[in-house]
Amino acid sequence: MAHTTVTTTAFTDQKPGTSGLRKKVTVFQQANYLENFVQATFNAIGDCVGKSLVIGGDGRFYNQTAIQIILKMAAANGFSQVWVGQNGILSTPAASCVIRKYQAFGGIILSASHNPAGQDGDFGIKFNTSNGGPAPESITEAIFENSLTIKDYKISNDADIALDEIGSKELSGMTIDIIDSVSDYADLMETIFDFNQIQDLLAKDSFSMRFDAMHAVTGPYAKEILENRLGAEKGTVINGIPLPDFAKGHPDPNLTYAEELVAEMFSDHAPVFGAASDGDGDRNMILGANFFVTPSDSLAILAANADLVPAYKDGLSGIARSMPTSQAADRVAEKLGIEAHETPTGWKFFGNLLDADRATLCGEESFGTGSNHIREKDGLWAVLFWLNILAARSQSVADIVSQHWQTFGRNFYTRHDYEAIPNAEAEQVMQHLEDQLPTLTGKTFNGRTVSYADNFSYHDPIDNSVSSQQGIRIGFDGGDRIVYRLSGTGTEGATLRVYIESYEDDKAKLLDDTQQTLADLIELADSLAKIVDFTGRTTPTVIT
Ligand code: G16
Repeated sequence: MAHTTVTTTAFTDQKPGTSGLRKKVTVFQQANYLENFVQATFNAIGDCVGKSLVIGGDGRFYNQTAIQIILKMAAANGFSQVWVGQNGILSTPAASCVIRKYQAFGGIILSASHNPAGQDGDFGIKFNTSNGGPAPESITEAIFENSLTIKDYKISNDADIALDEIGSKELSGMTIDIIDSVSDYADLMETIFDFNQIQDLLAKDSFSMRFDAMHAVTGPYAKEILENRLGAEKGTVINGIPLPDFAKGHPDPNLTYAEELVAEMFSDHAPVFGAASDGDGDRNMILGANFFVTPSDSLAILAANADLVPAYKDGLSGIARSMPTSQAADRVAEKLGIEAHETPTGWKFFGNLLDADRATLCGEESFGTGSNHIREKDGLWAVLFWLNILAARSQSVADIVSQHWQTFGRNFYTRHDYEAIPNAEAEQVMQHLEDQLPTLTGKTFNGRTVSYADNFSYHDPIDNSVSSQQGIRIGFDGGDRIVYRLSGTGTEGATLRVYIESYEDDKAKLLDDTQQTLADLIELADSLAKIVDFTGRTTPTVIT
């Protein structure tokens, strides 16, 4: 097999963030930028000879160009087999599913998730291991180390491979199987949920549903599963054709960016159930008619109703949530008598718990929920889980949520994001908070006494690794919390995230407005961090 070894110079900015390397497309288009990162990944893996990979992405601009480069580099580095989604498309959960199904050594997923796409948008790349999940920190650190010292990379001299036809091909001695992007994933969903029961629900005149694929990768998956296999009315899936620029949208399924769906769900002709997914299909937003379910509540409600779903009817081993996610799920775990885990932000931290069967369901406030069926969060899986619950309980989304609050109490919760602030200003905010940590415990603010103040460290119970500096937590007597951290997924300046939570079990107050209920904690969060002073920002960019 003919390949070339190309001399290159290291870049210093290839440290993977919360979920792989995310940068502007124009950064990836620099000579050798992508190649360096891919070679650094292969170097971190060690001997690639004879190993196998899954490759696919969310279809955004630069996806196919990157895949051609990665295929040639994989061949030159000795990989023997690669599975690629047709036209280079695989949603992140589908990639995880395929890695596990074909027992691949790992996978390379090309996505910048919910970040805007197109020539001026973002691109991203991450490596997943053989369990189908994002590489743990030990591997991402090794990739970064390699990226700093890289001197050359290997690439095949062969021509590009056509990615549009399903079937087997060969590139420099490496077998490439172009696979249907949708079918393996859709088949897996059928083994988890009660498709007959969901079919009956979707056939009812009294039921209606809208799913917004936001012009991103989930469209073909949602159409196949919801409309073709489950019989939902044609047109249930909107914005279902994936476009390289996501129609210039921002495919982040939240109340701000999923505008079209939100307008319909909060109108007088709202469908009974609404949902959206993000750029690469791993996030989800759940809505009822005129009703929004927070991701934290969604995790708790899925857990409390898991016995209604065939795959989980025999019980859950545990529930894991990321640290900033509300503590609602912990209350369910306590009632079920199962383990509750608190991990740092980043799906990679759930992998060990899932592999060791210490958790069955996982979730994050950032619109991510998933289970042990794969090792990524999974947007459509969450939608099907909700449909399965709605079918089994014959109640509205709002009724299911309020009954949950009646039983467990409500963790009022909000996240305030300050996007694209200059890095230095964001660091000042975090440093100012860090400086206060030793003196906060025992102090009282507006009648709330601080019971702990720290920068979260996670001790992984399976491999004993320690991840520190994972976000500043200020906890109050009674369970109220303020959490601050800087996002690890942005590509422009820094994004400061402030997470605010307060528990309420007074039944008369359960339906109160979130922002009003949390108003004094929000004010305290702003003043403790001196957000206005350091950043000049008086209001958040996004509130979820
Ligand atoms: C990624 C990670 C998630 C994380 C989210 C937000 O999601 O996989 O675990 O919660 O980013 O991270 P941050 O708060 O650091 O921006 P995705 O959907 O962007 O791949």
